[in-house]
Amino acid sequence: MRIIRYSNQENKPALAAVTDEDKIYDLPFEDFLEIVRQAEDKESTALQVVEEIISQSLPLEIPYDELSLLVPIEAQEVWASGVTFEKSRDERNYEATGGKLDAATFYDKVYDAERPEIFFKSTNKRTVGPEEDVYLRSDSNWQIPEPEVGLVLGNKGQILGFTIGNDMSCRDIEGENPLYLPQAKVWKNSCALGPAIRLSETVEDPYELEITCRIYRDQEKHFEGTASMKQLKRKFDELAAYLLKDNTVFDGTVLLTGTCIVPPNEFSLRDGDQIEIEVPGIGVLVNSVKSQVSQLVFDRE
Ligand code: DO4
Ligand code: MG
Repeated sequence: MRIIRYSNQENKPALAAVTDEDKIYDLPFEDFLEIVRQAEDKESTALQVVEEIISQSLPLEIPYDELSLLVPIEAQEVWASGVTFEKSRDERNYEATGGKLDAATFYDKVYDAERPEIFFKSTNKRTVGPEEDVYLRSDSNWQIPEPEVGLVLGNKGQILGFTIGNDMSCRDIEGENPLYLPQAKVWKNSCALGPAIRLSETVEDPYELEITCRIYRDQEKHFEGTASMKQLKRKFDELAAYLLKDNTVFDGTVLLTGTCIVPPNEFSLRDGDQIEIEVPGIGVLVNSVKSQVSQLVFDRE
């Protein structure tokens, strides 16, 4: 069972449940957290709350593909985990050393350390949903999407659901100096989430999730890569527990779990590229890439 937000006929945000058969049912809530709160009040689960509503209503007639989807949760904060896959460790080493690696780096160390790398990624205002534009930084020449599984957390670190995230990243800025990480990771529209939240009760084994990223340029597929959550070095609960340590974590915080798909070293995103990130069972997150310069022109029009 997936939860989506979409813009309804009155152009207002509406919440809906999508079954595995792609039947869509409107829900009488404004946001995902209201389902969670109602489940707490009734001492039941989010799935039970949704199933009860569905059992008393009819599906919408509009097909899923024709919905105008919105970001599934307006998360106050998005955090991200880093170097949780071997591939990420190796690519970060390449950025930092140009491939001239002769001693263990802090990336090797953090991959093996007990404490994972967790960093602040985004806020609601910097985050976009399905079909919205992610932006490029104007001071970077080496930019990539980072396709990641995202955990939607409650304020005690409980995993309420799974979504898809794009941790847009500047490899040249991070490679120049790891202290530049916030600038390599955080800017306007540098994070995308969606298209749905899969309720955690409906995911039998989250390490079975597969993720695929496709990048289209000039209407042609330019890159495709796939990875499995089986390759994740950490456990999802372990990452959530570290985020929670001595911290205030808001209900609905999203924690991205790290990337295992990195395009070839000579690749950098360009204005007009289209990024698709697919996790079967959650959906496909589609975003176009815009340079900030063309967006400024657009803003003025
Ligand atoms: O160390 C930098 C961040 C790495 C990252 O974002 C990832 O592994 O996904
Ligand atoms: Mg990342």
